[in-house]
Amino acid sequence: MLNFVKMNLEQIVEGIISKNRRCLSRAITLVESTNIAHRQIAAELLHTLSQLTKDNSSRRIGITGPPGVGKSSFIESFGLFLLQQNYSVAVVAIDPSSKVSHGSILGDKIRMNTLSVHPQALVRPVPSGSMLGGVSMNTSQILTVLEYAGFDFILVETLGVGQSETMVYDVTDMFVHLYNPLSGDEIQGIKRGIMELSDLFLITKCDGNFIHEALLTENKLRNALSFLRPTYEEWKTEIIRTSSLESINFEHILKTINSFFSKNAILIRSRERREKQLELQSAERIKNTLMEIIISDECTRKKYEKLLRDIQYGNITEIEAGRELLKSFTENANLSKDMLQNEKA
Ligand SMILES: Nc1nc2c(ncn2[C@@H]2O[C@H](COP(=O)(O)OP(=O)(O)O)[C@@H](O)[C@H]2O)c(=O)[nH]1
Ligand SMILES: [Mg+2]
Repeated sequence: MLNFVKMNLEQIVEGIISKNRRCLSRAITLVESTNIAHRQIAAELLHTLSQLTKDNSSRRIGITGPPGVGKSSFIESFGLFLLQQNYSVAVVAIDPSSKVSHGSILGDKIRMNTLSVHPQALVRPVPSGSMLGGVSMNTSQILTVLEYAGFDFILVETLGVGQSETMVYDVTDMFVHLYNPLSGDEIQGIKRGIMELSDLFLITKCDGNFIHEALLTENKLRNALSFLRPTYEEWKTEIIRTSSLESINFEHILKTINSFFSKNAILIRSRERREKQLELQSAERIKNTLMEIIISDECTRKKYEKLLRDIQYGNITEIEAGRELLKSFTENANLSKDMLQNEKA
């Protein structure tokens, strides 16, 4: 990272645009970083990038579904298919192995061995720890970097559980939901919210012994879908049976995805949604920064700690505490300004 910091911005930007893997990988590490100095450079980098024109042709796709449904296998197999069609592919996979949680996904490693070494592809694991910890804005910035690099497809694999779902939904344009061929009986129990967000359903593992079950699951899914309100009136959610082992229906899936991305009205709305989300996140960051500045003053920090206790004991309301804090800060800040002026004199 230190070497990277020494590189000048132009070199980094050039590396990104020419899809230099080493450079991209470092740029991503930079925007992921929580270190203040790195964040500053990351901000400059993103600003420099924003001065360039990008053709907005990257298709950002979220791949969701429960652990074990075959998300990583699908991305590996479909990703290779896309490469064969001369598309470039980037994958951001939320890597559960980097966080100890949710029993069922422990030890699950990202399985994209062929894709990850392909010269036209970039596979980037993002630790789930940072995703769930609320640093999700960084993921959006990672996607922005990949977009400037001009990847045709940016596939984002969710964890399949918890908050990572909606977070990925917020930073992608299309949401693809994977179902197990044996999940027919569970469809009723699947969270309606996530189903409603999905733009395409895929039934995985339609090979070998699962073909019959897959048909039953498809019928149940079709039935459940008929009760859901469509997200966009321009789009009818499709259900496609597939197999990553045998690359089943990949042409059909690609055609469906391309048809989704040809609908400008949908893209405009999804990008508006994304901007709104980014605004909320920026507001959150500004709030945090303000708070950091305020309590960086020693005296005010002590006051803050006391106020927190006072709130606990019901001695003061949060609104009053906020005012007290600001008062303490302005007084002390004025004090240090006076001191500075005295020093000059
Ligand atoms: N038969 C069959 N098995 C598959 C297929 N796709 C994935 N699997 C298996 O399902 C398991 C979970 O796959 P994985 O891609 O890691 O699922 P993820 O947790 O959703 O990312 C693995 O043992 C895979 O080998 C498929 O198309 N056919
Ligand atoms: Mg996986």
